[in-house]
Amino acid sequence: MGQLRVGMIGYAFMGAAHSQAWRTVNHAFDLPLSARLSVVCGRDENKVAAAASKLGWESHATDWRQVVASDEVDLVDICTPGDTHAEIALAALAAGKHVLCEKPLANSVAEARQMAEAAAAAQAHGVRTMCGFNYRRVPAVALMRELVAAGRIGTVRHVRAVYLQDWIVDPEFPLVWRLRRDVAGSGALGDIGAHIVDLTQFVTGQQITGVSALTETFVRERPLPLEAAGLAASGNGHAGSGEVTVDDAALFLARLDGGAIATYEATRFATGRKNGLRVELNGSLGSVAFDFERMNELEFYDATLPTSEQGFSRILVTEPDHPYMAAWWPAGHLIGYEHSFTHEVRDLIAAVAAGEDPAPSFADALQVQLVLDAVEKSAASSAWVPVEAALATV
Ligand code: SOE
Repeated sequence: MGQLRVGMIGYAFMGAAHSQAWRTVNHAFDLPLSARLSVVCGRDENKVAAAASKLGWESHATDWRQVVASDEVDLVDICTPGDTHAEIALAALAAGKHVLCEKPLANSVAEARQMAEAAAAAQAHGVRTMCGFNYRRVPAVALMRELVAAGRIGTVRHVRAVYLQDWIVDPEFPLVWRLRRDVAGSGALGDIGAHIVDLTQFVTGQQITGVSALTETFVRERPLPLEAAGLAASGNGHAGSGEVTVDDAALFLARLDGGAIATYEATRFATGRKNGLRVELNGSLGSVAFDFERMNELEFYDATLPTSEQGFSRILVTEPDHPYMAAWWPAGHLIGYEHSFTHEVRDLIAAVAAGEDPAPSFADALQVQLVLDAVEKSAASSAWVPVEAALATV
């Protein structure tokens, strides 16, 4: 069997999730290529050496340019903050490497466009690219898309999507990289809003054509971090404080090109909601709803049934004929968040082996970036009509 030698840049939360996927994929799926965890790269020699050992990488490096240039690497997996995505991806594509890049694709439309154009040029030479919108690879989301495409809910009229987290509600939570525009590009909008933009476009087959938005930053100053890893961090305030330069929450209305209208909410201040991604579609013949906290299930309302039989049914999406599920356990035995990453690299490996282009492409991810940009432009200028205080008019 041929090998696909992977070089991964970054080893924090997404690096750990991707490492699990690369380690597991060939044990779960029969593929023509075997993923090889060749090298993991990070700036700190001691930390990346420890990560290599813990996450199962054969070697480690501290210079991503060395990884991108290596003849021992076939695919570069970018798991770094957004401010480095473009530079690394462009170099990897120029070196003829396949690229998997975490979402959002970049920190600006200009960078995302550059990456999409470079990916299109590299495609002519058989180079494959994918952006890591992993929730597409949850079987219940795949079923949602199948039901909509089959017309089972009819004309989609409403799209309702939220992505709710609460890990920075404490004002003493330090100023980690996700809270700095120069590193992350935006806040909740790009980090988790990007997921619901991509997911809703994926399941409806429609694209967002316009938005009206507002964003808010509830806590504008935070202690500088002493230590940070993933979504955890420590800081005692003695290192000083810094300005939060991104949104804590983004809310927007949207129109989609198939006629649906939509509401989106991405926030890190939904106290009690840890990773609450929910999407509901209402159509002329029914509705369908997905809740990531119940990720093995899909709710389906069939309005074509006799009225006496209508109601939201709870479909347990674990039968082997659902995408990916035959690789795992008997029906009713559930899968988790990490499986979506294994499914993601499974599809990437299969596409590379077949000489096909995987989805979502960099062009798909550029479209998401254009939506994020429109949301920020709208939030900065939307014609907000104030509601006069009632008492003032009586
Ligand atoms: C933090 O919000 C985060 O790790 C995102 O960056 C991921 O994309 C999401 O899947 C989980 O939460």
